[in-house]
Amino acid sequence: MNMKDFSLEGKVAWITGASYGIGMAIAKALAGAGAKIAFNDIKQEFVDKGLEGYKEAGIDAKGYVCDVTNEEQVTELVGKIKADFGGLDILVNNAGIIKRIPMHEMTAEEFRQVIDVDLNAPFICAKAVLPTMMEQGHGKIINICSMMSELGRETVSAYAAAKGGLKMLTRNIASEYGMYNIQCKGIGPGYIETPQTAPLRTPGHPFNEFILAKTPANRWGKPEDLQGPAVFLASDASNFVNGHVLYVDGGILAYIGKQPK
Ligand code: NAP
Ligand code: GCO
Repeated sequence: MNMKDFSLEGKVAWITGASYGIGMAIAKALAGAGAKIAFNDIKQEFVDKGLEGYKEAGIDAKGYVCDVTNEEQVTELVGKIKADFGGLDILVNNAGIIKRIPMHEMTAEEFRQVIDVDLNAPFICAKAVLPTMMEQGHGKIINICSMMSELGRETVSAYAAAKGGLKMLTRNIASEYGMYNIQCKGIGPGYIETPQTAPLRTPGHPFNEFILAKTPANRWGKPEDLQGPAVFLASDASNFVNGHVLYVDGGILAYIGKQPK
């Protein structure tokens, strides 16, 4: 094996919803491996915030305003990325939302909103990049799954349904497009310190203690914990990895949980 297989030199990567959080961490890692970075967010103010963060990190990223649930905007954005960068090699479907509401109190509209961003949008974005990847004879699609791709818990019915579906969409894209040298894989983060989980990490929050007891590493993950796995899955080093969800969870899925004292 040649270590150059881990390089992303000459590659163009689009990371959705990457103004901060996991998306930005992954984008920074792909840039560090040599990729050119395109990212989007739903609001210009967040795109601008993201651009400042990339600039501080010495990364010349391009940011675009795009709602990933809007197929017209996504199609237009893919055209812009191809025009600005000359191609598109890697898509990371990162953008996502969660609503923590007991299912019997959740409205159908709230359920639909989560499915729209966390499952429909990865379909829309993957569909938009497939023709380019088919034409160029290669491509990598990485879907950001979740512990909830495998497990349920109270109040996250819509999110779990979406992330479970995203695992199967990952497998289906892998099945349908592997013949074009396009690989679709997932990353399944454990519990990571980002704005999305901030409500669960307030001092003394019972969930905080719960997650520490469920994680062999006895800590919350950091976005940086996902960087190495993302570079691997985006690179030629994983050309024969297809349809697989790589869980980066500190061992949560392997562990029954720490015995209470
Ligand atoms: P986050 O801090 O809430 O960031 C989510 C990003 O997605 C934000 O930049 C957000 O933009 C963007 N976004 C939301 N809806 C969008 C839309 N319709 N169009 C474009 N962008 C949109 O979340 P995170 O913790 O970094 O999570 C990123 C991904 O990892 C999500 O898919 C999440 O489900 C998944 N994940 C997170 C964890 C965790 O513990 N944090 C664990 C497993 C999986 P705005 O700022 O404009 O809202
Ligand atoms: C929750 C959390 C989780 C994480 C992540 C775990 O409320 O349970 O937000 O869903 O976001 O998906 O992998």
